[in-house]
Amino acid sequence: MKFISSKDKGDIFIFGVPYDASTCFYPGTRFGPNKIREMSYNLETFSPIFFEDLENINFVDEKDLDIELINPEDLFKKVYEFSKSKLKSYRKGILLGGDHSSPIGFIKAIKEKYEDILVIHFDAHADLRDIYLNSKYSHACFARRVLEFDIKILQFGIRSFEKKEYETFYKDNLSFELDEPVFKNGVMYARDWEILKKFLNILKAKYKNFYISLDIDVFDPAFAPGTGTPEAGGINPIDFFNFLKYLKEEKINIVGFDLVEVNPLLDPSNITSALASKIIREVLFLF
Ligand SMILES: [Mn+2]
Repeated sequence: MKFISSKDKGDIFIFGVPYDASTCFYPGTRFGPNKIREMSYNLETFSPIFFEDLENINFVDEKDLDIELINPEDLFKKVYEFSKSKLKSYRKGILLGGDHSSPIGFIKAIKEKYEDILVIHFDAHADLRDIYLNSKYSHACFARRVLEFDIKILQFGIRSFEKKEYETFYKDNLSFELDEPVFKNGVMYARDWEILKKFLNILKAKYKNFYISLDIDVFDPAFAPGTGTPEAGGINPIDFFNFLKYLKEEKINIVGFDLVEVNPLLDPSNITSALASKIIREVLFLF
C-alpha cells in the first residue's frame, strides 16, 4: 500500500503524532506511526472486505508532526493548530499515534469543522479521569477532555476503570444494563456488538457525522500484544472488520479516525503494527 508514496493531492490526509510522553507504563508508542507505515508495504492495495482498491482513494501522507519532548498540553495545542490548518484543504483526516493524548487536538479541530459529531471510542480503558499523574492531558484523560468540547461519546470494549469513573459515568446508566441509548454525563457504553449497532441505528438519525478513536488495546492482547497497557479479555479483529463493513453498509458518515497506543518495542513479529496497518487500509474506504 505504501502510505509514504501516496499521491500529493487528495481529500483525505494521514499524519503521525510520534508522542508517548503521557504514557504511564511502558513507553514506545512514539515509534508507532512509522512502524504502521512500514507494515503497510506488505499490504495489497485491494480490500477483500470492500472489494475496492486504494488506487481510487485520494489520500495524502502528511508525514509526522515535528514534536520535541513537549508536555501533553503543548502537544494538544500543536496537534490542534496543525489539524485545523490541514482541514481547510482536506475534507477528512486520519491520525496515527502516539499515545491517547495525541488525538485530543485533532478532535477539537474536527468538531469545529463539522460541528455535529459523535465520538465512538474503542478502548480497554475508560480514559475518563479528570487528571492523571499531574496532567489533564494524560492518555488516561482522553475521553474526559473530549467531553469538554461538548461532544458525546459512545464507548465500546471498555473493561478497566476506577471506582470514581464507574460512579460518574456508568453506574445506574440505563444503557449499561438495558438496551436503550442513554448518555450519562455525556457517555454511553455499549456492552456488545449487537447493542452497539442498535444504538448507532438510533443515533444516526440524530448525528450526521461520526468520529472513531481506536486504542489498539481494545483488542485482546493475544491479537495486539504491542501496547503499553495491555488488558486481558478484549475484542477480536474479525468482529472489528465486520463492524467497519456495517458502518459502510449503513452509510454512517465517518469524518475522522485515530489509531493510538501501538508500541513497536513490545510487539513480537510486528503483529500489532500489521493489524493497525490493515485497519487503516480498510478505514480509508469508509471516507
Ligand atoms: Mn487504552
